[in-house]
Amino acid sequence: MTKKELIEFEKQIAERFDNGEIPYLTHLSGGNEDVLIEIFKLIGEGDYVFSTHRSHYHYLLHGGSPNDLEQKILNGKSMFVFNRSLNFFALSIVAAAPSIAAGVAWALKRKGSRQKVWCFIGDGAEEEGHFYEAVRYVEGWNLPCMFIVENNDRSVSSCCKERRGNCNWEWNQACVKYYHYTSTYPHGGSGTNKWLEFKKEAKVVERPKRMSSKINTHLPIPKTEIPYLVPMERPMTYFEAVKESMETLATNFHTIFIGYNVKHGSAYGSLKDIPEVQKLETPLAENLMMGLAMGMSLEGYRPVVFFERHDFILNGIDAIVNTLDIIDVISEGEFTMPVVIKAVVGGVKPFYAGLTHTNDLSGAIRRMVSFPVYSPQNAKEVKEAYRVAKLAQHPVMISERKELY
Ligand SMILES: Cc1ncc(C[n+]2csc(CCOP(=O)(O)OP(=O)(O)O)c2C)c(N)n1
Ligand SMILES: [Mg+2]
Repeated sequence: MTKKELIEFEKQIAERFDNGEIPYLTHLSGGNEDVLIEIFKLIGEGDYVFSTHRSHYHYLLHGGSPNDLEQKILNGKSMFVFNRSLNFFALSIVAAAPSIAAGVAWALKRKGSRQKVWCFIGDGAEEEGHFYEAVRYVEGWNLPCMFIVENNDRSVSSCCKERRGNCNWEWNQACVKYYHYTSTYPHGGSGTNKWLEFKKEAKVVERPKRMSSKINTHLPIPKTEIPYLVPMERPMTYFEAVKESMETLATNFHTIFIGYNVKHGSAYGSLKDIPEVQKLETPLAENLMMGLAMGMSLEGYRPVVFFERHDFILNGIDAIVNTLDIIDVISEGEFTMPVVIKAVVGGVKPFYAGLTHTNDLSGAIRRMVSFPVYSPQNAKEVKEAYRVAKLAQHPVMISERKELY
């Protein structure tokens, strides 16, 4: 698309906005046409583009059809522009995309693909720790991913200086490109405030049905969810069931166990006999771990993210609740992420590790997500839970109890 066509497209959206036709939060692009046109000359067909709440120009320049985009915007999807055939992915949680972009890039590199990942973020998003985790990882492993920071000196309405003081932090990694521009439009809407008189009601999206809330911790799996329930072949201990379940998961070569202590500690020994190539030791960065898993799942891998203590999941909860749990809904089924979360509750045995290391957050997480969160209490339930996880097309979380190991 030409500069003129981009500007015209946004202008007519602004007019429709002012005309009260779009009762949805909408962020318009403008002022960065020249630089974006140049950047998109480098972006190939099949490359992934991760965008933000301000996605219109990125989508059009990556080959998205103007009519399709217009329909999405009119239907409240300005912040949720997805297109699987274009590998286009827009996330409106600030800085949610970079770690997922890193995960896709990891998968592309492992496959020897020539595709690349391009991840756009704003100057507000570059302030989030999530971004730092992803940049470090991409740089460290030389992954085919480029982050483009679009600095319009504004996060909603505050300029960089107001927010950061005199911090002149500069990204000097090869995987970060930086440009400045002045926005044509304000943060949201067209700037005229005419849009406050809507001509139609917003269509409200229902949150996904909470499967988890129905699950009793002690009888973790409703029978209806496991039609393929089979009796255990032989009696075994809780730990043997966990270990054997890991080996069963690993029979799918696309299964990758990721996290810290998956290699050396072998996740409390449960991954001891898993091939090294299926274990990915990660930095100590829980949001990044979740993002890597989510990105890898988009390229056909079956990631199992290991958390050695429930307490530490909280550092990755943004990725779990704001993206993993609802990606299939916000993308209208274009993207799914069947990630398994294997989390261990540190109990009082073999030693007591104190209040920051012994929480069981299963109940809280169950209330926040719609996917199943199982808490198996014995070997049989462990096997059942992982059997569900192996076949599921949605995320599954399994809370193991260390004291039952
Ligand atoms: C984690 C998170 N915090 C806050 C918000 C609300 N919010 C949406 S856009 C935005 C400003 C982002 O600024 P920037 O990244 O510079 O992008 P720009 O709007 O300038 O393109 C904020 C604070 C959000 N969506 N996600
Ligand atoms: Mg900005």
